[in-house]
Amino acid sequence: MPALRTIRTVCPRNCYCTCGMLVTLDEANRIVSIDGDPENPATGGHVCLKGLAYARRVTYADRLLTPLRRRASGAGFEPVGWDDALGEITQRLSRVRTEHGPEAALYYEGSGSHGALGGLAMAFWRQFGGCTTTFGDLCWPAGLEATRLTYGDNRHNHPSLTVQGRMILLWGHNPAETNIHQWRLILDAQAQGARVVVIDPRQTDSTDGADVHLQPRPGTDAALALGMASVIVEDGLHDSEFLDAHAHGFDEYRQRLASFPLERVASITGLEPEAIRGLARDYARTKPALLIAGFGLQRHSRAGQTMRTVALLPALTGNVGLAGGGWQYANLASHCLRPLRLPPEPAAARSIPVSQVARHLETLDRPPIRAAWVERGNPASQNPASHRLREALARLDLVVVVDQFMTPTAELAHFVLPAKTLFEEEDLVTAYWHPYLQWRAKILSPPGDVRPETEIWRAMCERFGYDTSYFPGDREAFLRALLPEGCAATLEDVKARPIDLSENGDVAFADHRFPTPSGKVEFASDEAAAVWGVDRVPAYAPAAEGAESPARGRFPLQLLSCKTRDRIHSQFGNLDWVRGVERPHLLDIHPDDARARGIADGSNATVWNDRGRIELVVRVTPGIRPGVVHVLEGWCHDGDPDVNALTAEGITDMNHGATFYECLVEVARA
Ligand SMILES: Nc1nc2c(c(=O)[nH]1)N[C@H]1C(S)=C(S)[C@@H](COP(=O)(O)OP(=O)(O)OC[C@H]3O[C@@H](n4cnc5c(=O)[nH]c(N)nc54)[C@H](O)[C@@H]3O)O[C@H]1N2
Ligand SMILES: Nc1nc2c(c(=O)[nH]1)N[C@H]1C(S)=C(S)[C@@H](COP(=O)(O)OP(=O)(O)OC[C@H]3O[C@@H](n4cnc5c(=O)[nH]c(N)nc54)[C@H](O)[C@@H]3O)O[C@H]1N2
Ligand code: SF4
Ligand SMILES: [Mo]
Repeated sequence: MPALRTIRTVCPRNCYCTCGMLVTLDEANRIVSIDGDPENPATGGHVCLKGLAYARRVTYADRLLTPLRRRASGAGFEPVGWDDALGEITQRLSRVRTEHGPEAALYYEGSGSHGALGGLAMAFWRQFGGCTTTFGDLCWPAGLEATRLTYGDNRHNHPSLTVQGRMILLWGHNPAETNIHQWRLILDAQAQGARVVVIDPRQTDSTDGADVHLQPRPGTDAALALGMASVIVEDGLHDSEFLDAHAHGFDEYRQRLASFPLERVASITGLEPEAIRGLARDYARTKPALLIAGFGLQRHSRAGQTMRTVALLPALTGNVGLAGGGWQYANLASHCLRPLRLPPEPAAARSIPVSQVARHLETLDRPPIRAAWVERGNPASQNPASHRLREALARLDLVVVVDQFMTPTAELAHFVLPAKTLFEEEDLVTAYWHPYLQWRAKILSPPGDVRPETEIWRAMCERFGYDTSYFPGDREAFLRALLPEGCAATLEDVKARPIDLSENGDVAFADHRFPTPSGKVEFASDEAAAVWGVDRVPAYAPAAEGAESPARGRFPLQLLSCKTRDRIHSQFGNLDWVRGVERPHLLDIHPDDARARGIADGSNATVWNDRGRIELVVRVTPGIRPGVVHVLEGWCHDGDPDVNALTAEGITDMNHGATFYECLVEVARA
């Protein structure tokens, strides 16, 4: 038996789970197995297929192992040494800055890998004199802000308390695919008698396991939440004692409910009045009831106000501060590392909304963007208006992409620099579902000519003659210095096991102290009005490309493009292990909508709107709501049709999010 050694680490993907992992290597440093780390109480002893597939991914045949330069002919790439690559990049970047100023360079970082060291790129850019960066987020910001405005903070109960829920209401959330450990706990609760209800326009793995599935029209959840609240208040099922003591603005909110009688809500949401009434009563009468909102119901322009209406339901029913109950969206308990030491921010810093990169590449002036550096992101696949974004990137003087694999974004680069994987540099990793800080161990030396980004940026600083003292010398000492203020744990503790950083124990808001301006749960929020210009009391309003939009005359179908179990966005889709078992890339359409268009299951269809057009094979399924169609996001290999050719560059009403799920289309037989 050869000697094996096992090393504790963490999966840094943008995934709720952020699993603790145990990686076992043989004498030749080959990964022989990857298991879940039982020391992480939230993620326990298993990882998903993606976690297992790292064993294949790190040595996969198409992994980038050397810097690449676009050939002089423009077609394809040739390998190039680091010296030549960084030398030429330095020259071209300097030229862009001399001719147009530092803001003519765009620095774009995506969510491809999480870790504290990711922020060190700014040590270069700030000394460069500034650059153009992005603000906002493609993912979750409207819900974060709605939660902050309502409860004062983004924290929720420890995941292990899920099993104590008597009812679990999943709203715009598909944890059976996107948070498998949460799903395991939900199934445990269900086995102990809890009812699981899902509100989602689509059938998913989560709805398959649920006791009740309601399928509203996308973008109408605010009406549904207010309709449920009307029933609850009318029936006297609200928790007056909790509200008297801990609610701010309840009377105004109560008046608002008068505009959302059941019949109106039924007609907006497309649900039966009795189904809404039944759910409202069930939710209000069951304690503890856990409401878990996903990120899926805040990918439209009215996202923030919608999330406020939904977030108020646990407070309305006194389900806050209870084990097994509460409001769950994102848990930022572990997000308290000390900030990186960086050079002072220069005057010439410019920022553009992340959901509108294409538009700004096309139109920014004084200076226009002439160079782009992309790291940990694949905007040519993942951002709205991806086809325009590609065209705009292709027109730049310099595009540098740092990635592990050739992606549609890397295809457009002048230089592609090979990136490390999670096993090739140590780091500290926080999470957004559980409260644990975890150590990402360096398990392998980077293969070939691969360098971690920190070393690429250090080398760039050297080329430009900048101060390199911002970069780690002794990496452990560097990361130790980032541990949160007042944190009792040492770095050795973090290396030994995941460390719970929640300050207030396992039950969020158990003390009923809410760090909002009023110190109470805010049913009315002056801050929401002052900061975002929205109504103090949240309401439903139709979206420009929503269920009630006049544009439905031409484009009658609402297109959703969601995540899938075996990929993380555009990652893992290149691996044979994943391709062999995952779901196919199909257009889901309801039989009524298919019949009306003469489209048969398995045939080709064109999906289009004024922004773009793609062609896909159709799956006719009664699982999706009539009037809604669905394509998986993240497909971007070998000419895969790219759904983001259809999505709009909208911005959410709060906190600069994206509006991927507010997208009207028409479908026809191809
Ligand atoms: N396997 C896997 N896991 C992942 C990811 C991945 O790519 N793959 N990505 C990670 C990331 S970055 C994220 S953001 C999370 C997202 O994970 P979730 O929070 O689960 O969010 P989504 O998958 O965006 O959407 C969840 C559900 O909301 C439904 N939905 C869409 N629009 C509406 C609406 O208007 N109302 C209602 N009620 N429902 C709606 C969709 O049909 C979908 O099934 O998952 C993380 N986990
Ligand atoms: N239509 C549609 N579009 C969507 C969404 C949707 O629901 N529908 N969801 C949106 C959401 S929620 C999100 S979070 C975004 C995600 O979009 P992105 O942030 O772009 O995420 P990924 O596709 O996961 O990863 C981007 C790249 O990071 C690379 N990468 C991984 N690890 C490393 C590393 O250590 N170093 C470097 N340099 N690169 C690395 C990967 O190889 C990959 O090419 O997509 C958004 N786009
Ligand atoms: S992708 Fe998510 S579920 Fe899979 S191993 Fe990583 S953190 Fe765990
Ligand atoms: Mo996301």
